[in-house]
Amino acid sequence: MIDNPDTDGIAGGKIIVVSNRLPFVLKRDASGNLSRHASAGGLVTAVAPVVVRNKGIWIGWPGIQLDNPEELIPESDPNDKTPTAGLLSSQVVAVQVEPQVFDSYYNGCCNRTFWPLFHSMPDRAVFSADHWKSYQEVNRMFANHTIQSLRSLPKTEANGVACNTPLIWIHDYHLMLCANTVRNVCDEMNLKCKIGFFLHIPFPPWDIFRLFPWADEVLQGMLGCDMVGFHIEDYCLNFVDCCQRRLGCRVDRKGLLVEHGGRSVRVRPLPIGIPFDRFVQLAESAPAVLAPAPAQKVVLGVDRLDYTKGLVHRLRAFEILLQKYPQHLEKVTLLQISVPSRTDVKEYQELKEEMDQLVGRINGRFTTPNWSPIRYIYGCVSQDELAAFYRDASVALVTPLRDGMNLVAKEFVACQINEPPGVLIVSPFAGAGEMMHEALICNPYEINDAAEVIHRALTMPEDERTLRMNYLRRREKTHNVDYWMRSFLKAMGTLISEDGEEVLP
Ligand code: ADQ
Repeated sequence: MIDNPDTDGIAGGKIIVVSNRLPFVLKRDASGNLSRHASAGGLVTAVAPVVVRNKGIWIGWPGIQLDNPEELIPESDPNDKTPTAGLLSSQVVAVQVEPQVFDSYYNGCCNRTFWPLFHSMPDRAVFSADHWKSYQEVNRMFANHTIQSLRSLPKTEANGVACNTPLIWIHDYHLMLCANTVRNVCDEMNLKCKIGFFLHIPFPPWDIFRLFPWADEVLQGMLGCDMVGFHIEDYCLNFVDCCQRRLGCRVDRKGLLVEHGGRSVRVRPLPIGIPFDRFVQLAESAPAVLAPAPAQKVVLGVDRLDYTKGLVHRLRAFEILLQKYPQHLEKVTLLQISVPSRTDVKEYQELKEEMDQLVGRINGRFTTPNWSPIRYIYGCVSQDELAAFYRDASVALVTPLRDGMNLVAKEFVACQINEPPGVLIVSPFAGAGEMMHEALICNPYEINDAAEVIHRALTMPEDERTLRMNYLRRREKTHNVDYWMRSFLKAMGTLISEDGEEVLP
């Protein structure tokens, strides 16, 4: 089997990526001109270059209201160094949704229903028939754009062999109904395609999933695919279980297959990685941002400000640490960087207030003339600054209550180039906690134990730190984001053999 550099092994080189957002942010200046701005994240880093190389198409919401359906997306700047450089405006399809419908779909169904429910926090989930209607409508719109794009693709050849099976890759919980609509229309019109879906958040167990009143449609929507990917095996098994119990599908748990509509749908664990080498380079070149204070240690947290990330528990655990182990007073600082997120949603506004109060209370309790225990940044930091924080921190606290994977854990180990290295603490309820075995594992709900684990990290001998970090770094270097992309293509059966035949695993 080869990985053809011209087509990344995609049969015929045709790929259509469908995600809630386009891979860049569009902004309009005072004179009404549009410009593109970089958007960070693993998905864009890994997938955008493949779409560029293969002259594929990216379908997504542009982030702002366009003046009219014909308004053109600007071309990328010639000096653009981001992963979407070279993505022509003709390769971009902006899905425009009326603001009210978008709000009900995005802030309503996506972020107030699926987000908490899939993170196993059903008490926070709101079930609204109106939000669900908007979700269905927006998914239909995305599906229609996908079908139009599919029909517009030129017929191409791979290695001299005509290949006519374009690949559609749909992303995340915003678009769980899209595949089924695309499949039905393609069947009617006799259009060939392969459809893959990847969920970036956890898939919950049956007992939680069944709370959603329209659960059947979600499962049927996802089963429109040829392959459904999740970060880890647990989420795959939850999905298989739900298909069996809710839809009565025949399933193969060992082989991770679900029979549906006369087809066999593959379910695969495909843990996402990071652009490891890029983070190493950033860490090598980034100037120091933490004030050099000998014998001072920084415990670092980097998260979107989200209730799933366990931030309140984390601050409480740090407070217990200071109370129980006074030797850390004036020696250790918790640097918490929280990026504002979903600020339109009430739960997120309340969390911000709770965090502000808690930081104030703990700082008020322990601050001395020369030291404050918590430094709290509410905002985005640049990639350079982020890499410097990761590099110079002694401990990283990645303690979500539930998280699909968590890229911060991986970015931290990539940037740990100093000798001796620091220590990663990770929650078993993040996908990352399932595979980063050499990290210290800490249950974020048990704040007394969490304080003990932080103490253990701060006092860990150098040789143990080095040993653990070497293993962690080695794994992330090989299982990087390109590896993830290739694993997806392999699982889709789109890598082509040397004689140009598509290989079906
Ligand atoms: P997220 O919930 O957004 O992603 P995560 O995986 O931690 O969570 O990714 C966050 C990204 O934002 C990281 O790349 C990080 O560097 C960046 N970031 C965080 N805080 C920042 C700040 N203050 N300034 C600048 N950058 C910041 C979802 C799922 C995860 C899954 C990913 C990818 O919830 O579980 O790992 O998708 O599949």
